[in-house]
Amino acid sequence: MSYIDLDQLPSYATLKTLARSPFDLTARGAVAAQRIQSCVSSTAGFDLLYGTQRVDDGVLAALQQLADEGGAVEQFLAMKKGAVMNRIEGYECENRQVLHTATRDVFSESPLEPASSAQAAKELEKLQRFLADLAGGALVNSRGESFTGMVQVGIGGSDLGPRALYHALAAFRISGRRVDFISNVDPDDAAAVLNGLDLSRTLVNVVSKSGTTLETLTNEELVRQAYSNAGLKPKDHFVAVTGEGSPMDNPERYLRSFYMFDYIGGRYSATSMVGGVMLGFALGYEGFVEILHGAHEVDVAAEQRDIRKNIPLLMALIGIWNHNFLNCETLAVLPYSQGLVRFAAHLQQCDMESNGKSINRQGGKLAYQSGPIIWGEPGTNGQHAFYQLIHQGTTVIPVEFIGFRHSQYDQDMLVKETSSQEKLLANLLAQSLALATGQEHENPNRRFPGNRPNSILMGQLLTPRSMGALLAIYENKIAFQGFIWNTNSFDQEGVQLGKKLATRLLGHFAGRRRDAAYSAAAEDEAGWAMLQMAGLLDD
Ligand code: G6Q
Repeated sequence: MSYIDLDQLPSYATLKTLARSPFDLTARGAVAAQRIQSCVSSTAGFDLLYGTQRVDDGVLAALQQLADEGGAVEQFLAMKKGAVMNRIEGYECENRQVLHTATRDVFSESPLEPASSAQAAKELEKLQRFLADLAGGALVNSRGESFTGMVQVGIGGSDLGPRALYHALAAFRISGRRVDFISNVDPDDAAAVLNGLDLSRTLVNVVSKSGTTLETLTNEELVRQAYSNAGLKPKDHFVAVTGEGSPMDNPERYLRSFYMFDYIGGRYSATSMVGGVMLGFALGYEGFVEILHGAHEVDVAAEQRDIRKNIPLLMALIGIWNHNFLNCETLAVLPYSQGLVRFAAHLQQCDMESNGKSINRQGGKLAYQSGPIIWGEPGTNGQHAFYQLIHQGTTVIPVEFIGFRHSQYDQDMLVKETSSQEKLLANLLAQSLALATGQEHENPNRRFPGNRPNSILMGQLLTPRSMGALLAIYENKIAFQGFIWNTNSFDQEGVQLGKKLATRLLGHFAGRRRDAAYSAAAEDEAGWAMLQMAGLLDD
């Protein structure tokens, strides 16, 4: 497959022309009922309402052409079938397959990439046995009591996605079970979590694909120490999820060990054992399997070539329209669902680590923008905080709203004739319309410019299944955008330099600890001076 830069595709010029006069959402009657009703796409239980985006039939036709010319669906299929997508031609790179979709293709009669789905199925069986042992009393603490808590120790991809899913699905937890997370190497993170726990009834799930991550290995030692101090044997409580053959692949040290594989990127690993062990503990095996089913349904639907029938692809293309053609630099993801409190944080990683690149897959410099800055917080809280800038600021920020028709706990009541859920959703819809249509006013302070593009992703209820679908909608959206931008969305070289320098600075701490007269070598003058000026070398 030959990969072509976005600006070399014929549809690029068409879209550039169309972008000179995008659909005016503020024109009288522009956002009419008929437009709202016709600009809807449905996939896997979600409806995408995009009548409040600055698109019309001409733009959508050009975006369809862009998807076709850029081979978006072909590349997606190649990825799912095991092509080596994680590479930059002619340069040293990770050079890997990208097969997170295989973790949810396990229940198909003929998985697209049978070998990796078989590996995923094997891990699922191990998980099922582990969870049955916990539920059935075969795995208990030294006093014969069941485990009620789990602490997941991991960072980045081994934390954000799983944590976002746990919060999203807390309403579906097995009664009496809870999960906490330690990720930051800031010792206060571990201390704050450990101080409130009954360690004797808590499992620790150490998650690191590489088995070499500084933060995770350090936190593992802190937590092991806390267990030893409490007179408990870490081996009876600690579980590992790691890559086969990694330094953490040492079943002797753990109660159980699970694998993830090098063809699953960290930020795409929530549906592997990286999320599976913790989510299985919290929700039960069936709960985790439901997540996989929801994600798989979207993975299949995302093969659809018609962009109006393929939510991840349509979101990807509208995102490109807003970013590359309407020149909007950031994207706010605003869920009107408290459960999704950590979802934007997960998307920040998944999107920005994937598409925050400035070279193409041939190593050449991109002549156009790649990934936008992603940020967000749940509504309605955000309305009382940063929405001012979204409505009236000098920068135009496209918004992806997410909402559900029903609340998770169904504990609601009428206050002044409306339920809280109705208040939540009325606010969501009102924000969408207000941003799109704006408001004329003779007082400039009360004027809303409008034409602030946004869409609403609407589901029925946030359940394990719909959460799996939502996760895959975004994962696939991000992959589609990377394919069209011709970037490698699956590596993360940009995190390496800081890691290298931190290791060097740590060497100075250790050097000083060994020898009070130690000072840095000449080439590290700036680093040494920073340590001094930050007051970190004072005795
Ligand atoms: C994700 C990145 C990164 C990674 C963490 C943790 O795609 O690769 O965020 O997940 O650095 O890595 P380990 O799982 O190897 O500890």
